[in-house]
Amino acid sequence: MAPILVSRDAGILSLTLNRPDKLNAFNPEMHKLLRDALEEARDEAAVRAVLLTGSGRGFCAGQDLSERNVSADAAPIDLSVSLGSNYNPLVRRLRALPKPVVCAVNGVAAGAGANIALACDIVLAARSASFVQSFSKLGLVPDSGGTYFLPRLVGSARAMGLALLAERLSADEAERWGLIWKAVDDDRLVEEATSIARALAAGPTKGYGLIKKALHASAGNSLDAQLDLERDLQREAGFSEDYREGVAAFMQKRKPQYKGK
Ligand code: LHQ
Repeated sequence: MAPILVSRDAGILSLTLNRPDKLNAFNPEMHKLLRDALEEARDEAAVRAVLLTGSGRGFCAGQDLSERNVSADAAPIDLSVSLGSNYNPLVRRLRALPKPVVCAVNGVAAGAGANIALACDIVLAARSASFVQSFSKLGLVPDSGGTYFLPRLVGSARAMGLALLAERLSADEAERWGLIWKAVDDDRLVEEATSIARALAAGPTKGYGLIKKALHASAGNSLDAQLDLERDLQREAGFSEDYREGVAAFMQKRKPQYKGK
């Protein structure tokens, strides 16, 4: 069984984490296949949006803990190796992809699994899904961007509570706290996530990539620096074919036909 299922339709590259008996916990093969698929998403012009989800009852339980030999006589494991070679590049790849990534959290998202969801651009979650920063239960620190995303999304008090207490946060609460875009009924998740991905895949891809760049830079910029960045990115957006098409379609009172260029 392939640990990542990949399919293409209408400009959307759909990626499904597929180790359901382990709640889609990550192993090295899964990392490799996901890396290949995201490189394809970056390089192929025909891919204009990515949809990430999980198979079975979980979204992703983070690192596969059964692959870690923690017996007293085993040599200590240097966890920075797998962060440096697998998790950090994955988070960077998702954030730097100049195309929108929709994440459909179909079930529990734990540890790195939760933070990989938060690295996506639009996060929808089934109402039965939940988010848990399970790291502290193992004596670890939230990784895969957790200590960056959490305080920015929900504020430092809630970030600290989530990180220290490692309690499950329901999808509804995650929406109320601003951790995710929306919680939806379980039987509507696939339809809603696909419909958002479809709309994004038919949109001005170049502009979307620039929006990601602007919003990601904003967390570390002063207002002055951000105004300059907006000016530069708008210059680039204004040179796109899709900008011309957007204005022409508006003036002609018709639906724009964006090509993603
Ligand atoms: C699993 C896992 C799992 C293996 C469920 N591994 N089998 C990165 C790089 C370097 C180092 C360290 O860390 C990291 C990042 C990380 O992600 S660290 C955090 C790793 N993840 C966790 O600590 C989460 C562990 N899992 C859980 O706490 C629970 O399974 C959750 C809360 C996700 C779900 O609970 P339940 O719904 O009650 O399901 P369950 O516990 O019964 O799990 C179902 C099966 O999945 C079970 O197997 P079994 O054969 O008994 O049915 C679990 O053993 C397996 N599973 N997570 N991470």
